[in-house]
Amino acid sequence: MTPRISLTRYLVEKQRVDDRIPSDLRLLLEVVARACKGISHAVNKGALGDVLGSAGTDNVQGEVQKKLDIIANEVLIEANEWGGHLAAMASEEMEGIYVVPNRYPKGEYLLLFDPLDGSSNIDVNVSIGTIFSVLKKPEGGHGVSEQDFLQAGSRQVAAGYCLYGPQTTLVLTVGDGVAMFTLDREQGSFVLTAEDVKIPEDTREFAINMSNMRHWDAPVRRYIDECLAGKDGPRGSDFNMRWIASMVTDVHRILTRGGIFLYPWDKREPGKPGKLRLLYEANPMGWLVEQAGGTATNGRQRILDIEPGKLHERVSVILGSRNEVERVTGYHAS
Ligand code: AHM
Ligand code: MG
Repeated sequence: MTPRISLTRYLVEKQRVDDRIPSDLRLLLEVVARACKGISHAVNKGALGDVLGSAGTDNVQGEVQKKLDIIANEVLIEANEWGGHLAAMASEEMEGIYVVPNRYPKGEYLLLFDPLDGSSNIDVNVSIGTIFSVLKKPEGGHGVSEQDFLQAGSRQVAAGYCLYGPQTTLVLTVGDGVAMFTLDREQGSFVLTAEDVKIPEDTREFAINMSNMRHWDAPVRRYIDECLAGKDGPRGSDFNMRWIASMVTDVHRILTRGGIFLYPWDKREPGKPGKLRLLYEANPMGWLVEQAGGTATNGRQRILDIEPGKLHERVSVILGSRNEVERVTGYHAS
């Protein structure tokens, strides 16, 4: 029988054999995984755990917070603040950064997260997730500031997400491919269930919120029109569509069977570059997709090359199967 490889063993071997991750980063990833187990438990309880519904507050982006948004944020902070591996954290649900309190030792890493992605799905029992990204605090300087978080996605040292669906799945990269771990609830541990994940270069499946069609820019409109024209159109092939409205779930499908995901800039609020957040959503997902052989752009530029100007910066996102993402990106250039 092939031995089961737990997340702990996977990370220890990464540290020992490949020397890919230092022990502090290993600890950090284990703690994030433990926090995700806690969030998964709360998600599973649903109405029985009184975790559904609105919290009656708005976050910094003016979005109504759900109880689970706040619970997940607190779980991640409480799990990570005392271990000595972090200098500070930033979250979609907090206005400013959270500096590790002085009563705890401080480390050299910065943790960024969207604690509960796909919030509109919480109350309807549809898959949701946690997205995370890890950066190293730049050397020099005293203390830690928001500026330290404003690093391009290409400087991430680890990234991943945990999907709370029919199974709870943790997906991770430390820069040498993508691995997936399934939560074994009886054992209480994440077990390696897929390694070296690869996204097919071609796809006939797209994901976009079609209700925004009238607001799209010409290149996105052209791409989707061509897909919709099917066999008789310029692509000569029928396309399928999926839209879960939780990025974690849409990206998980793409990592599993290919596809293209678009949340583009649109004319509803022309001054806003897009809906999704660069630091908590686009960067970690962009890196995972690239590590699996896919591509991630904002239509004009590689997501991971964007130099962030502010913590809650938004961005247009096109990611997934390489040939389709390159096609839409090419339409933007012409
Ligand atoms: P959230 O982080 O507040 O949940 O918002 C992000 C989510 C993504 O997961 C998803 O792709 C998108 O918003 C769906 O948006 P829409 O409801 O406009 O289709
Ligand atoms: Mg989100």
